[in-house]
Amino acid sequence: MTTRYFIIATAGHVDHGKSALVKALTGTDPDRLPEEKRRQITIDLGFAELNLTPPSGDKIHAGIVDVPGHEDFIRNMIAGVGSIDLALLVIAADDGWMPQTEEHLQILTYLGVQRVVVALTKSDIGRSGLVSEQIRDQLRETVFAQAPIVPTSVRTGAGLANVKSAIASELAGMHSQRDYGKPRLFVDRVFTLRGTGTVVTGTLTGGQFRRGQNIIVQPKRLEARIRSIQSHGIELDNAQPGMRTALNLSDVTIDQIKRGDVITDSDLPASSTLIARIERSSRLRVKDPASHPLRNGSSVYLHHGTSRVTAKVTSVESDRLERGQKTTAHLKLASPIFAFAGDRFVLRDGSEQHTIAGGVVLYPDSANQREPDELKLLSARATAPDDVNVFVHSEIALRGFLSTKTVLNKSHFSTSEIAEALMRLQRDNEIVLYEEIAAARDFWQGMRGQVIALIDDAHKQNPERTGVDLNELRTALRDQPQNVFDALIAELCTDDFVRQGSAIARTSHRPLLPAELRPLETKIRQALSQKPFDPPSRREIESDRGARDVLRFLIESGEVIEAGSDAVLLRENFDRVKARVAAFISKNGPATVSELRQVLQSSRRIMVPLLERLDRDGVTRRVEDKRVLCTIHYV
Ligand SMILES: Nc1nc2c(ncn2[C@@H]2O[C@H](COP(=O)(O)OP(=O)(O)OP(=O)(O)O)[C@@H](O)[C@H]2O)c(=O)[nH]1
Ligand SMILES: [Mg+2]
Repeated sequence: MTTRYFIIATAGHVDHGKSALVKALTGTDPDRLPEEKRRQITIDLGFAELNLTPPSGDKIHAGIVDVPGHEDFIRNMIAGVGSIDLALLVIAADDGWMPQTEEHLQILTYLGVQRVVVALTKSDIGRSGLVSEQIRDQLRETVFAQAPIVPTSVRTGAGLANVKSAIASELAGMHSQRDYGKPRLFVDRVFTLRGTGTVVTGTLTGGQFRRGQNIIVQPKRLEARIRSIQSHGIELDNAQPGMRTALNLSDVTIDQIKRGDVITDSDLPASSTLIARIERSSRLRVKDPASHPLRNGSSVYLHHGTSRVTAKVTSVESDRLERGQKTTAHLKLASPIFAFAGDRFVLRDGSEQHTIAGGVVLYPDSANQREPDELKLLSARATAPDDVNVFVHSEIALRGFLSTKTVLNKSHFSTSEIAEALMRLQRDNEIVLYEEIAAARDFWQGMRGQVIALIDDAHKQNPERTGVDLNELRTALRDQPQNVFDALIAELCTDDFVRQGSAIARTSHRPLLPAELRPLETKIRQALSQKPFDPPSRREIESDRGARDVLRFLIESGEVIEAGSDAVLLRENFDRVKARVAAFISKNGPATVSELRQVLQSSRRIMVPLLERLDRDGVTRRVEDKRVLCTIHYV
């Protein structure tokens, strides 16, 4: 039988008996700080564990995070309830639904918690029946409408077994947290143990960590290594999503890590601007200061994972957001956070008195303000937060193109889910995949059309040329990234286009000298034929643009040979030079430039580059100031 791992957090108003219940259920007192003992109040997070054996199914291990209820410590409360599977909502029977019961409920909702078990504590002194009805009433319009409400008392022990079985049956029907291969541990404690070094604890989500693994501390991107792993005091080789996890890290000191940091295996940069869908609870009461309109440009606190940062909110749809309303917004953060698309967060006001909104990250890496149609693309994510197709499609449509390796690196989807979505979108003709590039169909077709038009135009303008130089094309498309350009050229060459060295041409293109240049061609041929081995310099021949074009055509078509930068010969004359040089050396032995020049009735100007060309072609070889024949030669 395997064990499944879950995380539970308490929630509820101050003094309602959360910590007492955790102690009664687990035997562990979660209040561990001396100040907590003295003031009889929870200040910071406490931890315990609960092993459950539901009547059917696997064994369950639940890590419990006990949170403070006092309004001054909401910040700690939020740090405790990120990435949980179930909340144990504690409401005292003598007190009923109170302000922080309400605020905690809203926080749980904003963070996407789907299940709660309500513990109606202090049933020994309260009015369980009445309060139970009140609770049912409060939960009516929420996702927790069907939540079990279990009367308990730590004094009499009543209901404790019922709470355990209610938790067990809720968890038994749930999936364990997903492993999508992108582990993140939101650090809630950092300490040092004598002889062990730096230890961080947190709830692990999204993937696994193993002993010995190299990790990155975000958002600072510090590198470190996992020396050992524990969960609730037990040494492990591997930690899985949904586990309370303690990591002993080497290479970092405790002053380099703090609550709010994220341990991950990714060194991608953290986010400074997010695009998010923000929503304000319709439960906020009109008179409650928490319901004041959220105005454009307001400064708020954003709580994400265990971190809290100041953020400036700019709503894109309206200049103020009222209770019960939603909007897509830009959040400019005072310091970066390591967030993924799909992450939930909570917003509190600048005075830190009120929880005012919650949201989900749609796009974690927004560099600049987005256009309305781009935001519309992203808004689709808010309505389908688990649909990998929607995320992949909007990502590519938004960027135009990206490397398939980087698609949604910061998301709740695994590499294989993303790869499958890419294939599906390609099949449906929504995107183009070529080698490592994923491009939006319109973007790709647009660029393809542009390149083809440039090539066709070049063929028309210069029919005498074999093709268009890739560097020229690249310059014309300099705004496009190199890898997309390369992929596009490669794709074109699988079909109607062909590469010739550094040029590209239509496969059907045959270089042809235009009629008006033919007289020039005749002139150049004559000039090159007059003194076949001592022709005029290239500079002389290329007297104007037309002559330059003709000469290039003759060179590209192989009819003229470039011996050096300024020495050109008709191919037949070049072949004759080759034969005569070879014949002379075979007969007379190694020869100097000057001997060969005399034989051919050439000049030094031509002979030196010509022989260098023959050396390059492997016909001759220079030995001191003489030329010898290479072993394989033409005679
Ligand atoms: N009579 C009675 N008293 C209880 C019960 N549960 C808790 N208490 C008392 O209520 C007081 C507060 O309990 P805690 O468990 O500290 O409350 P809490 O919700 O953890 O409080 P914070 O963490 O500060 O928000 C303590 O004096 C407990 O002894 C119960 O079932 N019956
Ligand atoms: Mg407590």
